Amino acid sequence: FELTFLMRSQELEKAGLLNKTKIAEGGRKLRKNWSPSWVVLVGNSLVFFKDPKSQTPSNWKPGNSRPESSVDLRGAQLHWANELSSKKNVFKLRTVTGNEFLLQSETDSLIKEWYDTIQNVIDRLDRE
Ligand code: I3S
Repeated sequence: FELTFLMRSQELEKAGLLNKTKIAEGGRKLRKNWSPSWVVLVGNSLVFFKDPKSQTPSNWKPGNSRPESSVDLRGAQLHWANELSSKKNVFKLRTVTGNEFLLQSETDSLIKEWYDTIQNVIDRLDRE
């Protein structure tokens, strides 16, 4: 996977720490389980890594660590979803395969940046 990841990775658009929970898998609802995740936007994918403590934006390299999971942004949908959580600054990402994730940050500006950046990638892929 790491080799594939390296070969496919075009440009690293964004990386940072967000709170994450998966709420659906293939359209089937899952129980929430929030945890901090190191999130990397690279090429057409959002990639999630565990162990965020060992990561910083300056030292992150694709080969350094094993991704926990990754999401293909082609055809994905993004919505603000504050009604789905008691936390503030929550958005929902839904993939074409029916996987749904909530992502959250306490920092307003940071979550707004993530939302806009992911939406830009989705829009770009929609135009292709
Ligand atoms: O939407 P919910 O079910 O109220 O989500 C909360 C629960 O998942 C809760 O866990 P358990 O009830 O399974 O122990 C989590 O601890 C909360 O964080 C979830 O709600 P928020 O509002 O934080 O998304």
